[in-house]
Formats: sequence, structure tokens, C-alpha cells
Amino acid sequence: MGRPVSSPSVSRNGKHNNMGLRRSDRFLTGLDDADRVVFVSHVHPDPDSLGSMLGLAHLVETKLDIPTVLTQDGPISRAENRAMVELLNLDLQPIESIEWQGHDAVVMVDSQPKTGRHSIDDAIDLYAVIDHHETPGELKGIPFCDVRPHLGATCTLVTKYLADQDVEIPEKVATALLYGIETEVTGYPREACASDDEAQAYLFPLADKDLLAQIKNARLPHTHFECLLHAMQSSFIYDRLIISWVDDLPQPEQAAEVADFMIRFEHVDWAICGGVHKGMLFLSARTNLAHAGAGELLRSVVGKLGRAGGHDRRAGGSIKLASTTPSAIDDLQAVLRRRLLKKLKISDVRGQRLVPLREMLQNLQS
Ligand SMILES: [Mn+2]
Repeated sequence: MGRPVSSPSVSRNGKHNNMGLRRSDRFLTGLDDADRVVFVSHVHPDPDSLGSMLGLAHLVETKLDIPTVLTQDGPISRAENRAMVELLNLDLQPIESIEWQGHDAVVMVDSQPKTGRHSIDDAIDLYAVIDHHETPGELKGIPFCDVRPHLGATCTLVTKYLADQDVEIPEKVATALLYGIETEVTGYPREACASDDEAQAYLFPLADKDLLAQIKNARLPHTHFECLLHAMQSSFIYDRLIISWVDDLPQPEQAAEVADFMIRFEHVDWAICGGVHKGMLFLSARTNLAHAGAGELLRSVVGKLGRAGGHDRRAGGSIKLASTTPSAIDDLQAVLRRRLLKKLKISDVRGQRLVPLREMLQNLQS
């Protein structure tokens, strides 16, 4: 199911003996016999995955005149991401509502199969995987793979395909691609290369900058501020590490927002946030150290308790909670804290509160 009839002559990572053919040529050639191209990504799709799906759909429609479908796996809850979908009028089909057809070609972007990051049925064959994550997935048997971990964003790779193929990029697509790259590479710690910069320079004149500003400054719900307050009040500093726990994370993506916020604290090199949302503990890690292997570190900390992965300085993970009682969560937090301190070789340090209890009480009384 889901495999186009003709298999293109491509191999892992698009490397191949067919000299002269660019990866974008091979990607398109393999879609010749597809009746429809369905794009899938990871759960809680982010701007990089949304932009990549939109950009590739535009490429396929322009060059091959084949209909495309963009899917959504799980909710999109981060305010900026919701604003992106609304303001760009993205037409997303819930992944569970797709009626798969024999000649569908399924393209996964910004993620890799069997990494625990999607709810797409494992039985559905993929035609292609286009990604930039280091987290290894199961790529065996997939006709077309283009995985480039040195790129800051999957949207960079997609922009290159569009430029290679001389496809005109409409404003909406350019805006989505540019925002996808920006969200991945303009934060700090920055993980980007010259190709990301080139792609941004290429897209900038084509994108709607007013719309972009509106997306970036999306209005925030009350829960956003409550979550930040809770995170600050629960933060403990251990040497160069800060850990923040949020009991009731309003949305899974907010763990990353807290970590992004905390890593700016001048006394730390590592920020970890863990928060509970619908029976899951979501983790996010940031470091401002180069070659820190944050993805690997978080993966070994989480171990068999759940899944984790990511990049050199940014990582995320999740653990399905066996019990959501406060004491069970406390126990899990203690295990994770112990493993983290050990991995980061922080020993004999008593945690210091970011905000001393005395100050919290004084604030309440004033
Ligand atoms: Mn990405």
C-alpha cells in the first residue's frame, strides 16, 4: 500500500550512480506513477515540518501536476504555529482521516520512520523521507531518502529543491519556508550552516514580512504566563544546569519554550524542562555548549523509560507515565535528575532555587 508503481533508481540518502541527476530530479522521477502525493510529518507539527510539506507539495504540483495532501499528526497548540496555519490558510487533513489508496506516494518530512514521533500506521509504505534530524530512523526499503543532519532545517533542503527545479515560489509558500527555517536557526544556541543562510536570503524577498511578524508575535493564552511562572518557581540550579518542572503543561510544546527561556540565564550552560501533559512527561533540553550531543545525552538519560532525541544543542523527549500521582511523578523526576547530574558530571551539589522561597512569599504578601 502507498508505494508508487515505479521505483526510482535511488538509494539511501539519495546517493546514487546516476551521475548528473540532482536529488530533486530523482525525487520527482520516482513520483511519475503516483496518483496522489501525501505528506506526513511528526506529531505536533512545527513550522519546519509545515513549511516543508507545503514547499514540496508546491514542487510536486508545479512540476508533475499530481494532487497533494498535507496531513496533521496530533494537535498544533503552540500559539505561533496555530497562527501560521490560520494566517497562511494551510489545508491540513488529520492523519487518521486519510483513506489510503493504492497509488499514493507517501512522503515523510522533518522526521524519520519508527522514531516514536508519529501515529501513521507502520504498515503504510513510504516513498520518501526528507529530514535533517540526527535521530536515526528505520530507512531500509524506502526508495528515496535525503537526510542531511548538518542542515539547520528541513525547509532549507526543500528550498534548494525548488531553486534547483526553477520553480517560482509564491508568497505564501516562501513565507512558510522562511518561517520554518527561522524557527530552527535563529534562536540560540544556533544550529545552522551556510546553506540555511543562503535559503533564507533566497526566500526573504519573496516572503510576506508583515504576515511573518504577525505569526511571530501571535497572541498568547493566559496558561502561557501561568506555565512560565510555575516553571520559574520550580527551577533549581545545580552548578551549570537548571532544571524546571511544570506539573500541568498547557501544551506539550511549552516545555521547549521554557527551556529556550531558561537557557538565557547567565549562570547556566544547560537548561532542562520537564512537564506533564495528558499522562505524558514531556522533556526539553537546551545547551549553549558546542558539540554537547544534547540529543544523545537526553536519550541516555531517558533510556528505556521513553523516547528522546534531537540535535547537538537542542533535544526533546517524552515518557508515558505509569501513574500521575504527585509521588509517582516526584519519583520519576528524582530518577531523571540523578541521571542528568551523573551524565553532566555534576556531583556534590545541592540544588539552589532560582527564586528563593522567601522571595516567593514576600511577593505574595506585597
Ligand atoms: Mn526540523
